[in-house]
Amino acid sequence: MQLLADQNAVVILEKTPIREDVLAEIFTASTLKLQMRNDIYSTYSLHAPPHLNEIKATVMCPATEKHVKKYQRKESFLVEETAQDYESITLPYIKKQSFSVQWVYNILDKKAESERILFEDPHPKLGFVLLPDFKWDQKQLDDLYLMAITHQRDIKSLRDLTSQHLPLLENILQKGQEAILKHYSLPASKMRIYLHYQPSYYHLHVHFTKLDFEAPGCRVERAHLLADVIQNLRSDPNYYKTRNLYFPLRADDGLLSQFKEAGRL
Ligand code: G7M
Repeated sequence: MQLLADQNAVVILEKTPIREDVLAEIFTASTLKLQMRNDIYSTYSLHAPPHLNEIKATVMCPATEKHVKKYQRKESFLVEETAQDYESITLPYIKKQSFSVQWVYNILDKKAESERILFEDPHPKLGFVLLPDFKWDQKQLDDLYLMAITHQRDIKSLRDLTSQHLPLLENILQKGQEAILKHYSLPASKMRIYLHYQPSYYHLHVHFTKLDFEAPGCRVERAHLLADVIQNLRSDPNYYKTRNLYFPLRADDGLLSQFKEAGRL
């Protein structure tokens, strides 16, 4: 890859799920090497033809030091953030440190990925763009992963949401579900629709993944179901402004050092 020669890059290599429609070809066109056999059990290394053995490659280049850190495996710690911690620790930190959201603006301004947009509601306050997350290669529905990005640019995360944002959140939930039903014939009962806290990018976005797919970041310590968020805001307009929120931070995350320095961990 010419691009990588003199720059830092993060390259993620992933074996994509095996699709049902290529199984017949895998069974007829591959070679098998027996590894072990015991009674009715045997294991093989199977060498499939190259076109059935694709590796998905995601490239970030040039990668900042923060990108490189984000993708290295590190131990995590669960942090409890009070409303006061958010104001005095998290907010100042994210204002200084957070990843650029230029890629998000490129999507909203149709300067990138416009051909991938599945659905758009252009309303400036209630609208959003729904498109595949770049973790999904769209070759099979098993790991379906879409993202709704709001047209409003001043909502950083879950923490900023109040009951004033209910029409926006309800719109994303309803129209997102309708678009997915129309395009992929997947009903709402097959979807996991949620926000991350903390997110990696501080521009409000909602994750749509297939329920059976254990997407990275869908665990309880990071994911907040959009339907729950809506209900919580209906019962308390300032729910997310006032509650303690919990989230994992990796050992090398600068925000973790800030919590440690403040004696909060
Ligand atoms: O953790 P957080 O809630 O901030 O999730 C951000 C999501 O954005 C992740 O699921 C990423 O895979 C996705 N993502 C990040 N980038 C830089 C891009 C991009 O350039 N295009 C698309 N389509 N998704 C992205």
